[in-house]
Amino acid sequence: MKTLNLAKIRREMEKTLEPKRYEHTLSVAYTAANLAAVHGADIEKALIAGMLHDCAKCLSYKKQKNLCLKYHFQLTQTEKDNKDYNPVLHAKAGAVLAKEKYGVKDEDILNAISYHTTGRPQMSLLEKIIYIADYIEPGRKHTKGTMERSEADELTKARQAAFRDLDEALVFILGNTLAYLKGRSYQIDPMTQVTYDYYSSRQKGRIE
Ligand code: DGI
Ligand code: FE
Ligand code: FE
Repeated sequence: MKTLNLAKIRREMEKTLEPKRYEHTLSVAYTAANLAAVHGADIEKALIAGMLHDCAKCLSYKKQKNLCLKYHFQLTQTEKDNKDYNPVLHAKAGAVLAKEKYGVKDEDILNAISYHTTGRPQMSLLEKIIYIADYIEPGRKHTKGTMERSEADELTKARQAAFRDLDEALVFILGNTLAYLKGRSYQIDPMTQVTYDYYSSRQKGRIE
């Protein structure tokens, strides 16, 4: 199938996502484009990946799961659990939709969508940009899912780091996300922890 152009993808997102999710999507796309400009990545790919990163977010758990199974993706334990609200499955399901419904063929864009929630070790430039843009986009008034004091400061720090050093921003965001999940005793996807361990040990190696 033909890859849809950015304007068509945007219209599809406007039609299929809830209004708040659509606003977030636009913000992620434009934040990703700015990060791409600063860090020398492909701006067009950043826009497309940002525009599609949450394309499966408004589907039911069952639909997300079926999309993955239909295209032979194995589900991890965290993706099988939490059927009422599964925070991680929409990423993989989104990559399937991006390919099958919106005709995206570029593997880097598909991986950026797949790993936008947990990250993974050895992320490409585009993968890092989408992961970070999702967290720092201007509409986020607080870190994911919570609204506590001091978190505004954390978000400011993440935004500043993102335009200076992507790996520094990654470690900062992953650390905050893990602290948030642990503080609420949420189930942690092993990939989130593995990604944090990978980038924080690299960061230490660079500093020492
Ligand atoms: O889809 P968004 O809300 O824009 O953001 P997202 O896809 O990055 O994350 C969705 C949620 O997933 C967010 O509240 C943080 C959470 N999350 C990230 N890693 C993990 C996680 N939740 C759990 N339970 N376990 C994880 O490892
Ligand atoms: Fe998401
Ligand atoms: Fe998002």
